[in-house]
Amino acid sequence: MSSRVKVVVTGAAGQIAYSLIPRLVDGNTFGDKIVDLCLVEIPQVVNKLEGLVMELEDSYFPNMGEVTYTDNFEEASNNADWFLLVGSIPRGIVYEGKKIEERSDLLKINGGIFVKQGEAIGKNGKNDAKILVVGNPANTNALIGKNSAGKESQLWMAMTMLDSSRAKSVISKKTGTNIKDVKNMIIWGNHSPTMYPDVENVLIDGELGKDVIDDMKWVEDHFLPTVQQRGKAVIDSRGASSATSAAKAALDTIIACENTTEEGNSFSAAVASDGAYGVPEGLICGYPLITLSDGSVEIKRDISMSEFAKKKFQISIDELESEREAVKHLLK
Ligand code: NAX
Repeated sequence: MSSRVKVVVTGAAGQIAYSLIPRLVDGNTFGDKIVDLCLVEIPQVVNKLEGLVMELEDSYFPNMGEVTYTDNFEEASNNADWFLLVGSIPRGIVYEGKKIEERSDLLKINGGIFVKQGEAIGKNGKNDAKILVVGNPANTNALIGKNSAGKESQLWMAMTMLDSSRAKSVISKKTGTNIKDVKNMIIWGNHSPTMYPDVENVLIDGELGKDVIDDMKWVEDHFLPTVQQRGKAVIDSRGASSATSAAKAALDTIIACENTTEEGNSFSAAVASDGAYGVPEGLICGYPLITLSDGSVEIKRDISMSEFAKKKFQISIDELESEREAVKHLLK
C-alpha cells in the first residue's frame, strides 16, 4: 500500500472544510500515510485559501505532505486518490441574479458543476479513486458526477454518515447505551428528509433494534422525524447548516473505507445501485456498506426489511427517481 495519499477537497473555504481539512492530516484519518492536500475553490474566493494554508503550516501536523490550492479542478484532480466534493451552491443564495429556493434550481446549477468535476475525475483521478460527495443534493450530484466520469473502477459515494451518526445518537440516548455500542445503523435512500434510518436492524449492544426498541409509536413520532429533520433543526438554531458534525461524518466515511469492517457491522453511504434491494439500477442510494480485507467496498446484502421499512424506503427511492428525471439531460 502506498505511504502517500492525495486528497482533493472542494468548497475548501467553506465552513465544513474548516473543520474537515486539518483532521485529514492529523494522523488519525489516514493513519501513518503522508497526506498531500489539494484545496479547490471558485475563483471569487480562492485567494482566501492562502490563509488556511498558513494555518495548516502553523499547526504542526507531522503527517501533512504537500499542500496546494487552486480554482482549477481539472488540474487538482491529477492522480488523486480521494475526492471530497464539499463545494456546491447552497439553497437561499443569489446566483446569477436569481435567489435559489427550489430543489429543481439547486439540481440544475449544481448538476452543471458535477458534470465537469466528474469528467476530470474520470480522466485524471486514480483508477481506484474514491469520491465522497457532501455538497447537496448529494445523491444526485454523485449520480451526475459518476455518470460523467464513466469509470467503473472508481467508487462514487454520497454522504449519509451524518444521518447515521445522528440516528445512533438518538438511539444511544433512548436506550442508555454508549454510542460506540450502537452499530449497523443503516440509512436507506436519499440524503433528504425522505431517508429511512433503519431502527430494526441496528445493533444495540449486540442485540437487534427490533428486539430492544419495542415501541413503534416512539419510532414513528420521535425517532424518524428527529433524524430526518435534524439538519433543519441545526439550521434553525445556528443560522447555518451542520458543519463540525458533517466534517466528522466525512472523516468517519474515509476511515470506514480505509479499514476492514468488523463482522456484523456496516457503515452508511449512498452508492450506485446494481439492483440490490430492488432499487432501480444506477440510482445513488443509501445502503449498508462493508469494506473487505482487500480494500474493496461492497453493499451488504443480507439485511431483511419489514413491510413497514420497505414502504418507507420506497418513498425515498421514488424521490431519487424523480431527481434523476430532473437531471436526465445531464446524464450521458
Ligand atoms: P459553505 O457555503 O460554507 O461552503 C461551500 C463552499 O463551496 C463555498 O466556499 C463555495 O465558494 C464553494 N464552492 C461552490 N461551488 C464550488 C465549486 N464548483 N468548486 C469548488 N468550490 C465551490 O457550505 P458548507 O456549510 O461548507 O456546506 C457545503 C455543502 O455541504 C452544502 O451543499 C451543504 O448543503 C452540504 N451538506 C451536506 C451534508 C451531508 O450530510 N451530505 C450535511 C451538511 C451540509 O448541509
